[in-house]
Amino acid sequence: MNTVYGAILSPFVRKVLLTLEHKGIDYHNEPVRPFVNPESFAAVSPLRKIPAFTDDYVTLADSSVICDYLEHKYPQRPVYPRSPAERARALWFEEYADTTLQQPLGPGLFFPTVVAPVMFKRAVDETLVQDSIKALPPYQDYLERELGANGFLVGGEPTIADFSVAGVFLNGHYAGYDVDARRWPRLAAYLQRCWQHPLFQRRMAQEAPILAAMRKAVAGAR
Ligand SMILES: N[C@@H](CCC(=O)N[C@@H](CS)C(=O)NCC(=O)O)C(=O)O
Repeated sequence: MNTVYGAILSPFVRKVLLTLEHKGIDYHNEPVRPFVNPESFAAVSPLRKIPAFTDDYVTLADSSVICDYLEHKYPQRPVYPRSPAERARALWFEEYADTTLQQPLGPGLFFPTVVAPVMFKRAVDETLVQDSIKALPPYQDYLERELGANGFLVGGEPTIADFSVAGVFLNGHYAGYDVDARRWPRLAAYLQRCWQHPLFQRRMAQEAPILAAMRKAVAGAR
């Protein structure tokens, strides 16, 4: 059985689940939490980060490695484009989202407003939140230039590029941050297009009750 370890609100776990669901592959999710998982989790994820993945053949950590494995194991309905140029562009956006773009949206916004108050009973770090919002315009300017008026980052169908970029922006959205459509109209429309796609809708429907419970806990702690 394909097992994905990791809480489903993580953008990296979401990327793996979107890949599996796009390909129509069954899986089991073990909702291991970040930061507070048991030492024994290192057996599947040496850095104890989420996601990790196991099947009958491999034990893998890192969402990009897992998605690459899934693409080769299940070549149907590819999430990485076949043409070298398009594939490279998709890989670039995956890397861009997973490394730098996710910093202000995940650790900078989602973590201090949703995760830390619930998991660590910490007050919202408003300085971090404001600094993260201030850091975002150059990323958004870049994406605005890269996007067309329609379609996705690489062609007319969602790829790993969109699972990654729209996935990290979704955590920002969950933290109450939205791209200003007057200044970044293509990016704002693109994000809506991604989030309205059935793949993201399915993810968001499963994430909603968990998010609601976390928000309730935050409100109760105030
Ligand atoms: N490059 C990794 C990043 C994974 C990652 O940073 N996951 C976060 C949760 S969103 C985590 O587990 N953080 C816990 C930690 O850093 O100890 C991937 O793509 O899987």
